[in-house]
Amino acid sequence: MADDGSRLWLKYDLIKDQKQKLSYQKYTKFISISANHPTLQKTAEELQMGFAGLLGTKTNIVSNNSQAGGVVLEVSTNQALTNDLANDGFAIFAQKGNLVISSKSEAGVLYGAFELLRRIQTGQSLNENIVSSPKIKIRMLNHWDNANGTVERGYAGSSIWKWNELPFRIDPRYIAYARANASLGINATSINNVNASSRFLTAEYLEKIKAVADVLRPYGIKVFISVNFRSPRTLGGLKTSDPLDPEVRKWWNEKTKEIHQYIPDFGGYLVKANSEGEPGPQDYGRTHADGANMLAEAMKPFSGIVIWRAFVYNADPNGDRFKEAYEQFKPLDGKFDEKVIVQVKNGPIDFMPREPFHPMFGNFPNTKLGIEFQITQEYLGQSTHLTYLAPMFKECLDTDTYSKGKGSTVAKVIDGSLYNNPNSLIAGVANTGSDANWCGHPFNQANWYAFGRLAWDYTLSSEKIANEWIGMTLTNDEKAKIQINEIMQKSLPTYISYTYPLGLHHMMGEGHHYGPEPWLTKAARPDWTSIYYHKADSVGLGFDRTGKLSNAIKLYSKEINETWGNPEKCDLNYLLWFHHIAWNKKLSTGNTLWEELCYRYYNGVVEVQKLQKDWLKLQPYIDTETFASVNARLKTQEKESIWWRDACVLYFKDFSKMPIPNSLTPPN
Ligand code: GCW
Repeated sequence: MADDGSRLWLKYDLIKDQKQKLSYQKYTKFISISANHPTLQKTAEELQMGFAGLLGTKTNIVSNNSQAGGVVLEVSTNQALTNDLANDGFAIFAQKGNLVISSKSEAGVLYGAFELLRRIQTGQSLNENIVSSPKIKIRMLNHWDNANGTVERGYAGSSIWKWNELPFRIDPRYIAYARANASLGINATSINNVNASSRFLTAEYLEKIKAVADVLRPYGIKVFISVNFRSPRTLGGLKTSDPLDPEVRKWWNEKTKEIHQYIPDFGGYLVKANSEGEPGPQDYGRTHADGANMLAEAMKPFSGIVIWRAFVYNADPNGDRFKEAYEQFKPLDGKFDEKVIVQVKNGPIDFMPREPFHPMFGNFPNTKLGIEFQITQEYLGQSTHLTYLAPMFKECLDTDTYSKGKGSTVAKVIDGSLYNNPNSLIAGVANTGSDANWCGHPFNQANWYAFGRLAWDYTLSSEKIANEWIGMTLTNDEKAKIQINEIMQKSLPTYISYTYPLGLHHMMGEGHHYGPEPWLTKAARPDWTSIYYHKADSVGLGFDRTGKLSNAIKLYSKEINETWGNPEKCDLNYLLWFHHIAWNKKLSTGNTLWEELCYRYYNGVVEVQKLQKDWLKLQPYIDTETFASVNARLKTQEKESIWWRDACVLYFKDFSKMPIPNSLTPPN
C-alpha cells in the first residue's frame, strides 16, 4: 500500500477492528443541524465524510431530528452548559441516545466534530463527556509565500496559493488546507510573506485574496495580509509613507475600507517594519508605535487588528543582537493602541534549534504580546532531517519568566492570563508547499499538527500529540506507535547534538542556512557571521552575556540570573548562550568543555544511526511510499550529521588545540 501523504492526518481509512467500528456506528444514523449556517453545513459534511471512510456508513444530514442514534450539532445558548467554554470551546456528550456537539459558536461545533473524528481515528472510546476550550484566542499560520509562487524558507515546493489562477479557479488544496487547519483549531492565516510586496494591496490581488477568504471562512479561518509599509508611496503615489502625515493616514484608512469591501471579516495586518531592510516608521524618524497605531486607527471601524513584529536588530558588530528588540521596544511599552499585538519570536535571535525564551516575555506589562514560532525548519534540517518540534515549542512555553513570581510561564504571558490580554496570539511560520505531501519530509507534517494542537492547548504533552498524529497518519498498531513516538521524541535532541550542542547558535551556512559554517567571518550584516556568536578563541567558547560582556542576562528576572547567569548552575543546554567557557573547564558531566563538545557532536551522529535502524524495523507498519521516503531522508541526515560534526569539531579544534578524545565516553 502506498500513500502520497496528501491527505495529511485526515485520512479517514476504514477501521479494521470490527468491534471498535461497531461501537462508533452507534451514532451514525444521521447528523442533525439546528440552523442553516455554512460552518455547520461544513461540519456536517466533514462528519459525513469521516463516517463514510472510517466506519463505512452512509449518514444523512438532517435538520432538527427527533430520533435517537445520531450526532446533533448545536450552537447552544444554555448558560449552564456553555459557562465553562471559552471562545470557541466545545462540549461533546451523550443525550437521549444521540451524541451532542455543543458550543457557543459555529466554529466551536466544527472543532468539536474534528475532536470526535480524531477520537474515532485513534481508537478512543466515546463514553465520557468531553469539554475543551482554546487557551489562546488567535491561533495563526504565517505564510512567507510570495506573489511569484516562491516561498521564503519553504522546503516543500512552491506556494500553495496559485495567484495566477485566482480568483476564478479554486484549487481543491485550499479546501483541504482549511479542513486541516480547522481540525486543529487554527483560526487565522496571513497569506503572504512578511517581506511583503505592496502588490497584495492592489485591487487585482484583493480580488484573489477575497476568493481564498471565501473558501476559508466557513472553516472559521480569518485572513490577514502582510503589508509593506511603503505602500502609500509605491501604490498611492504619495511622496512619503510617514505615519504621522495626514495624507498617508488617509491612504491607509481608505485602503482598509477597500479591503473590507472584499473581505468584510478581514483579520487584519501583519507588519515587518524596519527589519532586514524592510521599510518602516523609523525611515521617517517615527517609532514602531507610531507606525502600528496609524494602522490601528485605520482598523478602528472594523473588527480586525494589527500584528506588529518585534524581529528587529541593528547589525552592530560590537553590540549584542540578543538585546536589540528589547531595547527598541521597551520605551514603547504602553504606547501601542489596544488593537495592536506585538508579535515576538520565541527566542531573542532567530528560530535557532534551541533558544532561551525572548526576554520581552514578562517584561512588557502594558503591551499585548503574541508569540511567533517557526514551523518551517529553516535552521532545523529543512525537509531532510527528522526533527519533531513539539518539545521545542513546549520548552519555550513552559519556561518560567518569574515576572510575576513563580509560575509566570511564557505560556501565561501569551495566553493573556498574566497581563490580562484578551487578544492573545500564537503564530507559526507555515511549512506548507506544493509537494504532494504538503510539507516535504513526511514527519514535517507532525510539526504543523503539533503547532496547531499546542496553540489550542499548550498543556498537551509532546508524546500525546505525537501519538495522535502517528495514529491518524502512519499506523494504529500499538507497538509501532510507541517506537515511532520514541523516534520523534529523540529527534530534536539528536539534531541539536550534531549541530548546536551546549547552547551554540547561529553557525549555519550563509544564505541557505542549512549546513555548518562556523568559520563565517564576513557576512552582509556584521551580526550574521558565525564568529559573532560562538566567539571561539584560544581560551574557550561561547558568548558571554553576563556583566563581563553584553550583560543581556540582566534582561531576565533575578531567579533566571541565579541559574542561567551562573556558569556553575546554568543548564548545559544553554551554557554557551550565556558564558564563555574555558576549553579545559570541567563541567557537571565530569568532562571538560572540549570533551563534552566532542562527545555531543559524535554522539549526535550515533543517535542518527540508531534512528535509522529503528526506522527499518517499522517497515511492516508503514505504507511503502512513506517508509521509503523517510528511510532515504535518514540516509541524507546521517551523511549530513557527519558533515556538521566534522566541520564544527575540526574548526573548534584549531582554537582548543586539543586532540579529539580517543574514547568518547558518555557523560555521567
Ligand atoms: O530568519 C530570518 C529569515 C528570513 C525571514 C526573517 C524574518 C521573512 O532568514 O528569511 O524573513 O527571519 O523572520 O523576518
